[in-house]
Amino acid sequence: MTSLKFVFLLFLISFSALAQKDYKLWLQYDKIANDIISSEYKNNIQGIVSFGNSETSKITIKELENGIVNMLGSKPEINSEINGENNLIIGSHTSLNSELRKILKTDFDKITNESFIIKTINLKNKKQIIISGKNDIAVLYGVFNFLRLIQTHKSIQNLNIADSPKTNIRILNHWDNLDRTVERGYAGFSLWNWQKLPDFIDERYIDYARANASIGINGTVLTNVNANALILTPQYLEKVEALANVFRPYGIKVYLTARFSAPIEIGNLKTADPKDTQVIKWWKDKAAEIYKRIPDFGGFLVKANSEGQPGPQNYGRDHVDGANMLADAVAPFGGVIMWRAFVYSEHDANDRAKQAYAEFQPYDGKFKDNVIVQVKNGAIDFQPREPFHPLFGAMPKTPLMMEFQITQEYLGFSTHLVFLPKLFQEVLESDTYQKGKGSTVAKAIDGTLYQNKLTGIAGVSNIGNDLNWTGHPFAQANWYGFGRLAWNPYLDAETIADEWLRCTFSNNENFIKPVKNMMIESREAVVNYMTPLGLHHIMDTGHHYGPGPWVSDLSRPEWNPTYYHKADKNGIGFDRSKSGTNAVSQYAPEAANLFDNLETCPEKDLLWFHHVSWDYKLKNGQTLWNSLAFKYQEGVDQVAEMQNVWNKSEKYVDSERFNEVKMLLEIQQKEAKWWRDACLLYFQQFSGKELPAGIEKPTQTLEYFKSLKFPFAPGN
Ligand code: GCW
Repeated sequence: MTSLKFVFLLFLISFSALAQKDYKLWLQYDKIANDIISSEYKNNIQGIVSFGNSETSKITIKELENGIVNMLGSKPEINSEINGENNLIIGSHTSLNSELRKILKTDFDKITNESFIIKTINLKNKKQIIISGKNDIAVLYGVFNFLRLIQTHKSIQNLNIADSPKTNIRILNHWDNLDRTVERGYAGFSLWNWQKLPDFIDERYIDYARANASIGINGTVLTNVNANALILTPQYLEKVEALANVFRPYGIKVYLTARFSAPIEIGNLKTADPKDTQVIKWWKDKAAEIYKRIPDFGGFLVKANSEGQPGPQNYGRDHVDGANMLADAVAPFGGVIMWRAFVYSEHDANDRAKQAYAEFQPYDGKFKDNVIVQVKNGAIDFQPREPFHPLFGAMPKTPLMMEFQITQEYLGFSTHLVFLPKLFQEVLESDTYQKGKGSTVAKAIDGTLYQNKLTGIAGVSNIGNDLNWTGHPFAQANWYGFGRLAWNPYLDAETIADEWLRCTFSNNENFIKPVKNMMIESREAVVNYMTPLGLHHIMDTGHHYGPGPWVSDLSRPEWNPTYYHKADKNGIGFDRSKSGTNAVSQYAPEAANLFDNLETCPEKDLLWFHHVSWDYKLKNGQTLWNSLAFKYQEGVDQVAEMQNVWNKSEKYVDSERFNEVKMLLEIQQKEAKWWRDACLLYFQQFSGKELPAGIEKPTQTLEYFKSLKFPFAPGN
């Protein structure tokens, strides 16, 4: 071989090895370099004893073996009987032998169906570790959690872990279209290759299921809420069935979006009126047809009478009529209907932030038992920061599920590094005061506030067919973090960042400490350079990328940024106090009073609830104008600091991911300045004030920023 060829070959080999790192997500299973740590694990894992032989059990053992071989560098023996000590015993309640069942009896008595147990036990005077649960999927969860202990270098000497998910439906919402474009998707095209399904099963489907199972996600809505009825035709259901078959052994149920007008579009009916007997029958038959193919089909997610989607109101009916009709169709098979509360109307002159509550709250107690209402985290639309949605805690007789957006529609797409668990945690921890102090959003959605049986958390997926799944290497952390919070909405964002970094990059403390801090800060950074102090919805039109506070000419008033910031000579902000639109009254009195009063309203939400004069003094003693300018500058400085931190981490990270993040941070830095300059120049026209000292001079004119157009921005 010529030397040139050899160099090229070497390049190819190392390229593919590195490329795989990006693909492997948080399941890197890197070899543990430290011999002391490694030998402790080896001593405790001398063999694997596997009970059970379902498809899931086989996947579980393969995962365990693969993880151990890679991390410890040696292959444990796999047996079907327990010999000697220090075995890892794997099996569900039904597959374990009676002796082991007896040892774990009290543990089993305490846990739910999806919980897992990881426990050091003494069996005939010999130490063993057992990983179990009531069924095979729970055991799979246990194994992933056990592997995570090793990935994060935790001790496995004396284990006694029992962990249960706090919500039932832990689900990704894919806004994926049948032509493989992804609405608000910034990581390539849809994973689902409808053209080649059902016969061609892409390896990615399996890897997708595996990654989700590793964090406890148990459902996926395959299609966009802006739905296409074709997915419900036999031609497509056959494809859906193939995906469901792949996902099943990983404990992942498939759901679809139901286009409300489907009976007309694919059923040849004249109407989709939910009270029409033919329509009712059509949906019943459709459900039966789906369940025949997919017996564990999860159910439907529905966006109705929102942003032009058809719904019951087209026939003079309401959301309850629509949801309950579909609920009856899937009920015989154990299906659920996730009915979205994301509604606002161009014919309603009311503050858009009030409309979903106004429409849905009066329906409390009227939905069938298998309906769960899916509510976005805030009342407008996935902004960098929104106060919690007033519906949480306000419908005691109706299960509500959370809808978070993992894809960064309003947070810099997959170009900006923003660690979303910090945002999710802020919402989950918010106190609704609906049943007195401590009635947090987390309690409203995990069912503990009102003892709801049906509970759930949905995340609008950020996954596409990019090599690294999510566009930005750090956006993988948002998928991971979503899953962890869906399992346990009380987890701390810092814990999640710590776990993710160790599993994805390195356990070196010199890397972990600063990079974790960077992740935690990143959420506040994006708020600062985009929408500080409660500003919202001031992005550019359509694609939603970059600043557009000047936009005021769109056909629907509530689509215009000027509708939201209301900047004028006197000040800036949307007055939702009692003297304004009185949106505050939709909250429980304690929260309402807090937000209503200019003095007690948290400054981070100030301009969400109040129109404030430019000279108003904030807690820092500075005027609102100066504070706004300082916040924008702070955001830019924070990104510069993120770059600093990352540049110092080069020696801990493979060169491919290091460079990707480095380049992306450079774009983020440029765009943070773009946001700062465009917004400050625009708002300055109203404040009429100079920029305070310490704020960098704008790099361009306002006219320049206004002239920027992005006709081919992705995801639109
Ligand atoms: O935020 C808006 C998005 C739409 C989306 C809609 C929704 C799927 O811009 O793209 O449509 O929310 O959540 O239904």
